[in-house]
Amino acid sequence: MEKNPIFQKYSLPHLAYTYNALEPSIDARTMEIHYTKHHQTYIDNLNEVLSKHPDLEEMDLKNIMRNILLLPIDDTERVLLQNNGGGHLNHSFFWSIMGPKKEYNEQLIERIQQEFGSLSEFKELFTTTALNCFGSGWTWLVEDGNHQLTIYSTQNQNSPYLNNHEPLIGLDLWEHAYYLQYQNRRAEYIHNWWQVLKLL
Ligand code: MN3
Repeated sequence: MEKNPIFQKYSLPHLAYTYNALEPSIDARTMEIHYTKHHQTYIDNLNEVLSKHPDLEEMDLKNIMRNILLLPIDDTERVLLQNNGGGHLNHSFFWSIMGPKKEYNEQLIERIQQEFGSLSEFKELFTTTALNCFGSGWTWLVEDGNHQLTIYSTQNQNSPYLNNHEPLIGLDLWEHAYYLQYQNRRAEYIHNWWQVLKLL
């Protein structure tokens, strides 16, 4: 039987560094599995839902998240879209803000200093929020609807775009992001991650 070629809307984004480039903060094996397996699975599931809704395929994924409650789909598909669309957006963003070399975002640093007093005060607050995230989720620095900077965690793969917020920094706190190297030592992973966040 001939297989129908399914149009694949989304695919893995280009990774601007090698799997071992973030060592010793993040080991090569974790990077490889995280990118080629975990992220790919979100993409595959996202493409599968979208293949049933050509109208949604046309829509920007961030707008899909912003309007998720209004979409004319059943609730099972809505959850699939929220989890896997969020998974794709979150991971694409996560890869892009990390790197082996610092590429300081001076504008962001200035805004953080204005809103949180200093970089170290911001890092302390962000770290505490990450440590307090129970279970699988993400910690974010976002710009909210009033252009204020806010720190919070989201559960599962919930994207800040669900709140119509723009992510500025995001940290993956799922065990798959650190377990091979750190096992249960999430605090150590969070602490070392600042080294590979290239923006600050
Ligand atoms: Mn992940």
